[in-house]
Amino acid sequence: MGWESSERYPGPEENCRYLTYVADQLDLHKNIRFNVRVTAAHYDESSAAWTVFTDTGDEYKAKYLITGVGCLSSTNVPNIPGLDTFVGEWYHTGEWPHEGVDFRGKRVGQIGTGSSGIQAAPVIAESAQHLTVFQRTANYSVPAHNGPLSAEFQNRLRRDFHSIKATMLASPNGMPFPLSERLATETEPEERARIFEEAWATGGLQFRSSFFDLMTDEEANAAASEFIKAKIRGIVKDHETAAILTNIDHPYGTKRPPVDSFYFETFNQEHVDLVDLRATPIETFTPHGIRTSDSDYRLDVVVFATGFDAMTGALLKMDIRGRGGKTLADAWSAGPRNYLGLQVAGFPNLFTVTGPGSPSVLSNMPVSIEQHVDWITDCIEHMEHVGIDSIETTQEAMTEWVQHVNDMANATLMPKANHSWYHGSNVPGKPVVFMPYAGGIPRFRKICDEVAADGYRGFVLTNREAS
Ligand code: NA7
Repeated sequence: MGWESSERYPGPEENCRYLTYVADQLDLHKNIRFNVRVTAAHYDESSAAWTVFTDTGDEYKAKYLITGVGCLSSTNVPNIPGLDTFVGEWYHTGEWPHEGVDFRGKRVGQIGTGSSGIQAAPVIAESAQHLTVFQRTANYSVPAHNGPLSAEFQNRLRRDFHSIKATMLASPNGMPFPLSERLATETEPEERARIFEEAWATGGLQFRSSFFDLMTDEEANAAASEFIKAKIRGIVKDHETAAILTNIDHPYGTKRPPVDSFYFETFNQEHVDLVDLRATPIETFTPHGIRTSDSDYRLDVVVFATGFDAMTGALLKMDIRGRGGKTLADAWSAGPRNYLGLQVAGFPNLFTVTGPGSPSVLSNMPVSIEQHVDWITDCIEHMEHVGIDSIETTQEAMTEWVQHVNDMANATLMPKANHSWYHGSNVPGKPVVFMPYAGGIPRFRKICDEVAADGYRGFVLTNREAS
């Protein structure tokens, strides 16, 4: 591929250009129907095939149904009273208008301080007349140190492509840098501080990899958490604002760890305010803004950086029905249950790429996507080669897998975060189940490969004519 990224974290326009470039290079346009929403997918047992229904009225029949609907694509707009009375504009960060939003001369309110909010606030503050950030949960963040990629860096990428790829495949999170083997708990405080400083200067998610035990040991994690809080206090000039920003109630990395470009610095600007929703919760929207328990905020624009109905939302929005007309929503009424993150009993030949129960959002997504896609491709090739009509996992295999996913999560500090989209508690009424696979990509890949080598252990493969 001849593509060169211009920056460490390219923006949306460049990412769109890159995806179009890939589609052109691989001649994919002929395989894609654009601007079509899948409304339902039903399995017909008599023909052992799926029918996919769309909002254009077109229907498609397929032996195999593979979903690639994304883990973070179903937006979550909180049900705050009075939103329908608000006369200003409002947007969700996950459904941002392609033409952009003009904040000039506007009083802007931003709800949410996850990765999206942390990345949005500095950009909004650049042009807005005034920005009020409404924070429910304070968050850690490490500098992204975004910037142009040097020619030397681009050369290194080309020269070391294979070794970088090998590092990614061996890394638990699919990252192009290794997880350190050092333990924070066995490192002297001065040396630990030096290593954290170095990781802060490097920036990005490498910070989380600076010690082996950051995500598994409370003491190690507390050292990282305290280091970041001290950095925030060092950046934010107003003590009260710094206190609200550092009143963090979860261990570092147990919610998705954001990286930022001058987020904390943004609060040093005269026209930017922070509201602590823990102290003064939002009560309602009014026609001209937001009312909390102690103030009215006059706003022209509200930005919801309030996240997603993650991992299951986009799948459940489609009316997926398997054997006997059973819906996926019914099958997952107590939370997602599947095998290897990719198959659900009762839904033959349905594969969910980076579904719940797979490394997905705890990893560099393309690495996880490639792993699932390769496995599914091999599986389908095998089925076609030996004349199999359907593959379907079993309740027993799912029960064992869900237990394994829980065991892997419980071996880390991750279940300790409150109201996190990792376990669904950010969406009212959603079953609280830790969804992604925390055991790392190499372990996951090995299990998936062994399952296939063992004749697709945990699946039932059926040839209707033979049976
Ligand atoms: P996140 O990480 O789910 O963050 C959503 C933020 O919105 C978070 O601060 C929430 O606070 C806040 N939120 C959600 N609902 C409300 C209500 N009702 N009132 C106030 N605040 C609220 O989503 P992001 O889009 O930032 O990031 C998602 C992923 O995309 C990210 O991790 C990357 O992987 C890319 P809470 O913490 O729930 O108290």
